[in-house]
Amino acid sequence: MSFIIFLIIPILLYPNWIAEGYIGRKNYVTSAEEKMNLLEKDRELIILLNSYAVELQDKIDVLRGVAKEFKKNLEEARGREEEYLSNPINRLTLLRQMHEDWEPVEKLMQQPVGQAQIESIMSIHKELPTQNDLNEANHAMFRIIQAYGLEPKDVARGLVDGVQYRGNLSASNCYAMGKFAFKAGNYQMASKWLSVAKDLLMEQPRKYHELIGVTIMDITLLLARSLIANGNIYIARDMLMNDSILSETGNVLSLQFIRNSPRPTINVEPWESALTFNDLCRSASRRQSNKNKPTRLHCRYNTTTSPFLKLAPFRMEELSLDPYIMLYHNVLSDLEIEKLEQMSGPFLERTKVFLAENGTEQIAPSRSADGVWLPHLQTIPEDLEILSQIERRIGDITGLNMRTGGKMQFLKYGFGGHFVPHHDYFDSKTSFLEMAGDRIATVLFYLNNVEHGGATAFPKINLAVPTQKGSALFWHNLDGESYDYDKRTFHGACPLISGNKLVMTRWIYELDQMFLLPTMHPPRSRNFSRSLRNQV
Ligand code: PD2
Ligand code: ZN
Repeated sequence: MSFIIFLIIPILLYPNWIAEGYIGRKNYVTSAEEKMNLLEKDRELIILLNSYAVELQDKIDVLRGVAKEFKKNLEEARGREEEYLSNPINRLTLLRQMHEDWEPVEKLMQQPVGQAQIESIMSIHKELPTQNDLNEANHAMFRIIQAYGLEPKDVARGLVDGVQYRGNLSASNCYAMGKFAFKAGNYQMASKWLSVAKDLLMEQPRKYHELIGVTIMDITLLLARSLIANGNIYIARDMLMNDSILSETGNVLSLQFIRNSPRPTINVEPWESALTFNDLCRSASRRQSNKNKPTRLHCRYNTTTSPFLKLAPFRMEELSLDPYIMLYHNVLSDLEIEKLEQMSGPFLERTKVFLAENGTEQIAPSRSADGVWLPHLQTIPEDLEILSQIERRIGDITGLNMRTGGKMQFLKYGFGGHFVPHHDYFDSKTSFLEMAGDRIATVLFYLNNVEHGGATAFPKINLAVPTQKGSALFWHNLDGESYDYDKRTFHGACPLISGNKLVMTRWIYELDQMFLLPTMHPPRSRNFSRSLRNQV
């Protein structure tokens, strides 16, 4: 469980983060713009392929015409060859043709076809999705299936968590999913995907799949390995022995597969350990489709945390009193959200996980979203003003002091985007924390209404909050009485199933509150040995 306890590294500690990450990485999985580019590239490639095929077809047509022309002589001569050749006209025709006409035909045959199209395709190739992109997309689907308890056979026909999407998955897609699940060591899921792939391939065009290297034989062999790795030895052996090609070697193969048990080569987050979290994600998704709201204790207007709220109170829903978790409505206007998107969009890049142990940042399966800290070096004065207005509003709503940090993190989740359950506090000793204290509270703004998935879930208190554009979720990370870390604030972002999810977080620091709240100090469960520390 240790790896799911992540803490968020403040920007002040890692100033080079900004300098490094300005140019957004092409992300075909999360970025809407790149998705559109992908379609554009697909269209270009298809045009080139068709134009290549037309050129090839033209050549074939010419060569067929020539062959037909040449064949005329032979056909005329058939059965009366001697008479045919003794005719001087025929003789001259044949001699001339064989001497003169074959050379240009040979030249035409040797001439390469569609070089321009091949070169263009090769140049586009460099910008196409890589194996990493495919792994990420497979991983996103893998995560969605695990978190929402889905069956590969349903997903393959477009039925995802009770929603029927248009389209379905081909045999090659299911095979790719099977290979991913196999590499991730989930042999049960691999077996399911590969069975679907095998069934689908029986019904789909063989020639195309042969060309792209997806054969029944490959699928059957991997399916047998998955079944055996999952303990279904006899099913695998029967399948191999009933296979028309593999039957003779079926027994030997199954023995081989038993002896060489596979080792996972892809690192995926341990979702099995987040069962309650998954349940919450599922129930939030059901509510989303039924357009119901989460269970609320009480709903009222907050007019007290700052004098300003007497004039402009915020509607506030008490989602939990202990720990204290509130949802404030209509905190951000559509225009402000639009501005936030504009100032963040070009600077988004994949969020990373920070390893406090060796001070490195890396992309990790525990968190998949693109993000940027606001403000950044290129934020224009007009946008700075919007950000400080939002800061002031956070102070008004929460009644807390906002000095330290001064940065908000804008996040954009794409297909399968998620954040495994974690605490937002650090529980660690760094120079920044010595100066600022820990994260006493979190404000999470929802910047859009998510179509499917993507709720924020607190598994220890059985609470899931679906996104609601313009609202702000606010909670205390420290226990109100003991000021110890409140472990019940353990929370995560459920995998996103469709569309994008936009949020913005602002963490509020402990020592900023020293003149507002009583000073608190240990007994705290400091645990310096925990190595994995948070997002950047
Ligand atoms: O986006 C969310 O729902 C979410 C959930 C949990 C974001 C964070 N944590 C975070 O950024 O810390
Ligand atoms: Zn969090």
